[in-house]
Amino acid sequence: MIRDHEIAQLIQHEDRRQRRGLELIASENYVSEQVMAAAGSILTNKYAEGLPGKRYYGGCEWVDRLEQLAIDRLCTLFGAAWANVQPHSGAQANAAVMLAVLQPGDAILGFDLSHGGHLTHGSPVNFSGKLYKPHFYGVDKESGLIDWEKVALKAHEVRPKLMICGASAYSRDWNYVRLRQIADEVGAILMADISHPSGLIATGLLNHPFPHCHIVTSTTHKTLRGPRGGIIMMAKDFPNPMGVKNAKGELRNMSSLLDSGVFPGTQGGPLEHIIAAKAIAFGEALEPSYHQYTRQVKVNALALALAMTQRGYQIISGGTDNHLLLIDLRNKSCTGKAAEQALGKAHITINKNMVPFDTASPMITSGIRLGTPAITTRGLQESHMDQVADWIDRAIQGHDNDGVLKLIGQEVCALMEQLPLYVA
Ligand code: DSN
Repeated sequence: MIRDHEIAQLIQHEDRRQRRGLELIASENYVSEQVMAAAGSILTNKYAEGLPGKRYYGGCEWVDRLEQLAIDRLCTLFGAAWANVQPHSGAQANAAVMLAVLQPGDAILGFDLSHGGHLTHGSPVNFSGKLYKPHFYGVDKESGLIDWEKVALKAHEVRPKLMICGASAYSRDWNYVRLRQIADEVGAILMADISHPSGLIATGLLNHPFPHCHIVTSTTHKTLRGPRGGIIMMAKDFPNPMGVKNAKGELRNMSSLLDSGVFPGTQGGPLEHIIAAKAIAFGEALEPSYHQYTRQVKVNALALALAMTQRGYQIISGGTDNHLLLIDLRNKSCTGKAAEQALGKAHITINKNMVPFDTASPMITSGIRLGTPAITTRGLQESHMDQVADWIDRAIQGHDNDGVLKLIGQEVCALMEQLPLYVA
């Protein structure tokens, strides 16, 4: 019970917004009540710098067991041999990996942010582009697909120390086998950032980055449906190829470098309340009902892609293999920004998004990104997707007509009332 009136009121407003609205942001989801309870638990009081069994503080006997359980469940979920569950976010996980495997100024090769990549994969405004030397691959202009042979050409040209695969707005699967061949040809470490599709990967609905990628990072709050946070995993440990040695002059394993990359490299005390919430979410993801959920996420995304295409919308790459769609609005006389605002008035939450080769600025954009993880948790099925597409289409066509948007908003709220979020 929050007694701080100002804060309680703001949370109540956000609670109402979430309950009434249609949530189509591809990177959001609704956690279970037990995940939320753990995230708000007494564990927030505990300092536990270090790792289970090797802490810099006393009184860690219970959080040691809890963090080990999170690691074990995560390893089972992804078939990993090693994991670190402490990163506070996906960005922190990526920072820790880069600190572990790179020296300032080393070349990295990632997927271009403006084609659907991520800030932490070398964007010049991010630490990854400021501390290291970033190079990028993108999608083909016609197909909207990544051409693996062009990635190979780029890798041979720039000889990166670290190759990164993974995206924030790419609706197709990844060829990890080919990427590993390329990484081996140029002597790079291959890292997959599976933040977006991790839940679909864990349940076998997309290609698995293991055993091909040396290191895998992810957030825990998107398709994985846990608390906000990050993780790092490896299918197997190996001596670091950079020749980093310990005080005794022995070659350190990658696991030890990655652990140090998290703490003390980029973070202080781990958030044990969030680690407990992650452990619960990993346990939930091991249940058969989670498999049903991820299957439905994918079915819903396919149905939404079809319904949008039937209404004349251009989906980058022509469709989707995962949980999201990136839509180019340039044939609809509406910017991404105007669409986001109009849909917001109709209680539909999405984000404006750059499309590949966009001519509009990142604050305006020519596209929008839609995702089905949250609406699927909410209980929407493929039979609802035609209605969802109809609302989106009407809102975009009537983006400057508040009467139309209000009416759509009433229809959205009526459906959401039938699909209550949290029973209490
Ligand atoms: N902000 C996340 C997303 O929406 O994809 C990426 O960090």
